[in-house]
Amino acid sequence: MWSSARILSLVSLALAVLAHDEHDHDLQMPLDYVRFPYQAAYPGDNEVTADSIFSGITTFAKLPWVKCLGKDKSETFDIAFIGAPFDTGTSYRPGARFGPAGIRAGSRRLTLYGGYNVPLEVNPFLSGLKIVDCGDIPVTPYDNKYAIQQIENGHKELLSRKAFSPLGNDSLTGQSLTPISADGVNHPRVITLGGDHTVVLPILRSINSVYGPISVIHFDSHLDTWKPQVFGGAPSSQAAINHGTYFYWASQEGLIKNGSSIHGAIRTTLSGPADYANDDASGFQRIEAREIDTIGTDGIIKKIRDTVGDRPAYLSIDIDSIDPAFAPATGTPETGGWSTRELRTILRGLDGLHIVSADIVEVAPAYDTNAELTTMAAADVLYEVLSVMAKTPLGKVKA
Ligand SMILES: [Mn+2]
Repeated sequence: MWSSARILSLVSLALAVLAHDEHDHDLQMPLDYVRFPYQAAYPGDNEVTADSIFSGITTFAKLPWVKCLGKDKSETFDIAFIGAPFDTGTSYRPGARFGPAGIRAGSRRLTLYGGYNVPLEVNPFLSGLKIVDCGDIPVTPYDNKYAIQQIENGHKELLSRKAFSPLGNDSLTGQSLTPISADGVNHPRVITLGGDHTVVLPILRSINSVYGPISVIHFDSHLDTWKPQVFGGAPSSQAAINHGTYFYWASQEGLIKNGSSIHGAIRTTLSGPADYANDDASGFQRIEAREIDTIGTDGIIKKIRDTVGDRPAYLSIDIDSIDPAFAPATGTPETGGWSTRELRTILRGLDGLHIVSADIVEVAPAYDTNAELTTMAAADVLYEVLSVMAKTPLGKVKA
């Protein structure tokens, strides 16, 4: 039987040994060593170590996962990432249903060094906004009509909430800002991970419920305003809604603001010149991919800004706007596109525009390289979008 005094002395000895070890350990640590693995990639605290970037559960940029469409229905946020894993509107290569998972994998490294955007002079992850990954909208792969309704409902469910942060004041004048939405509410922004491009029809229906007809900035090698009789032949009313026709239907439904919407990176072949007349009627201006050789990124940025102005704008990015040399894993690749660097430069040129929500679509990871070229490009492109959003609140000074 040990006396209590003996136990006490053993405990004291053990503590002394521990303390001693810890002391030596500290002495041998290099300067700036971070003792523990980085616990919170968001919001970040400058204690960055690499191990948390490639380990653990993958969300977009390692942002917190919130079950926004499940048990966290009352959760508010400023920017939400949501997946729309739908690819049964694809004409050529299927596989974009794996886009959300692929883009998240490609995005893991975004906060490795902290996430500060040098040219835009902002760290979107430390901008004070609450940014979350809401997971994916449940989407059936068996019934397009049902799936499209699911996407609209899921998007609306997020968009209809109130934003987490107040709008605040105009950074130049200090005057208080009022929301630019049609209903006068300060809504959050939703960034959708597609999915094939068909998902933009239900998204624009959701956007319309908050902002009314919207100016669209659309980067794509294709028009996507094709009439169903031209693209796919429309053997049934459901087949008539696909990733080449969704903008036709959006225009027919009055969801697109005519004349202040614009395509960039267009280089598709056409059924004939009538496709451009039809595109005009759908309300879009066009920037051809090859214009980058003559007017450069500055000229392209100017065209977009002149077209959209300070109106609320929806940004839709088809990964096939980037050349397949840089982003091969997509549904309908077209050579002669922009480099990832050029698209990123053009996106940064949208700084100051009122981008109310955005998407990246047509990422089909099965066709990617082992180096994850496409999913990495998709994630980096969204990082620029996120940075632009973080800098510009969705408000205006009352006239
Ligand atoms: Mn497209």
